[in-house]
Amino acid sequence: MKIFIVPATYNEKDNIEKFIITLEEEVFPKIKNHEMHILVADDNSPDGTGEIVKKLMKKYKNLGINQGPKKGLGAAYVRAMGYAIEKEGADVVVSIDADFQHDLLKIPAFIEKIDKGYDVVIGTRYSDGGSIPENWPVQRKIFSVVANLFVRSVFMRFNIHDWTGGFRAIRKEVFEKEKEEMKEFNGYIFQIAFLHKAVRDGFTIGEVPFHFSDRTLGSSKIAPLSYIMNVVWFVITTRIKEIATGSFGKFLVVGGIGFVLNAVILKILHDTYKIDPFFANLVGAAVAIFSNYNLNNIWTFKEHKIHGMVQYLWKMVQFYATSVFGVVFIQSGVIFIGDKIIGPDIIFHFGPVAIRYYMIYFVLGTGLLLIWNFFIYSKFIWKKKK
Ligand SMILES: Nc1nc2c(ncn2[C@@H]2O[C@H](COP(=O)(O)OP(=O)(O)O)[C@@H](O)[C@H]2O)c(=O)[nH]1
Ligand SMILES: [Mg+2]
Repeated sequence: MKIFIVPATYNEKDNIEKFIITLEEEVFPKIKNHEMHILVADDNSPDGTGEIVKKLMKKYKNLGINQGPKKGLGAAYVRAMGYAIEKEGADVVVSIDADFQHDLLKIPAFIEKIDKGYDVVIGTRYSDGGSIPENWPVQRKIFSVVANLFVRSVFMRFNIHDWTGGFRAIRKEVFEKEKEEMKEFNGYIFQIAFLHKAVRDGFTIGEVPFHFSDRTLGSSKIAPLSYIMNVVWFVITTRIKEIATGSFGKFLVVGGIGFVLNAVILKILHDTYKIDPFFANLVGAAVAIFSNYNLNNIWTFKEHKIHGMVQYLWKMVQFYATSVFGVVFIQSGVIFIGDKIIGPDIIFHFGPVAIRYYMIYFVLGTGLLLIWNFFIYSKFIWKKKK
């Protein structure tokens, strides 16, 4: 395969020469089965980084540079990786910092994982064998670990140990699939956004633990505060969108339709046909549950749709049983417990609004009911087939 190491540089004149020589003289000789290249992704560094690279290009024929205006780290990677793949025929591109914080000698381990078939291989600082600089102040260490844990937790992807790092080998298929969407992530947020999309699309992720060294020459270009704000914003809004458009969001829409059906039937049967509200509501609830069952079956959980008359009826019985159980024991149960322990008629003042406590139990109970229902539906009624 044709493999391009793509270091990003902005004002790295103190590092770039030694960086390139180390790759050429120490790393590449260890990789026998692939054709190795370097393409420096430089944003017209005013300090002359580009000139140093161009001088070295006379000596190393597999060295190139891709320059453009400074739009941020992500933009530089999209531009240079795109060039390597589309113009130079790269099969794999490796993103890496040019300041020696990423251990160059780990590159062969990345390539071995690519050889094993992984689509993306990421360097991990936060798993066995990986680490962050010893001499960092405690608060920086804690911050680094917590930030990464935050991303893992919000995305609920604990098997990926480093979301924010930039040391990665990427197959061209992955880059080509994600590059359009990456155009809006110009800065350092590129790293999280890219990995998130690759995982979403089912690409396999391999990991290589490495020791993240401290920078010794040149200076960091990251603006920590705006980076943190970007990370928090990106991770939270992405997760909310995922939940809203995923099966939980559909489940809520279906439940909302059921609720409206229930209310309308109750009102019509009582107001127009003078049926006792208790029985009118039973009919309304039965129709709502029927609607929920069918809409969830054809929409929310359509990937695990129930087929066959017998299965359909049997699951419907389970669905009714779950729904009734939830209303009686969970939703009404919370109201019952709240009533008995705290009392129904205490009034809670929320600005000009006065809320009786039983309404709070109702809201809590309904919240728990939704979680219960969603859990049972996705784990039992529409469970994934092996
Ligand atoms: N091309 C390009 N490279 C950048 C840019 N910002 C940072 N880099 C490079 O990306 C790598 C990581 O940046 P650095 O400032 O060390 O980030 P830190 O390690 O998180 O402090 C270094 O090699 C930088 O020169 C940019 O806007 N454009
Ligand atoms: Mg750095």
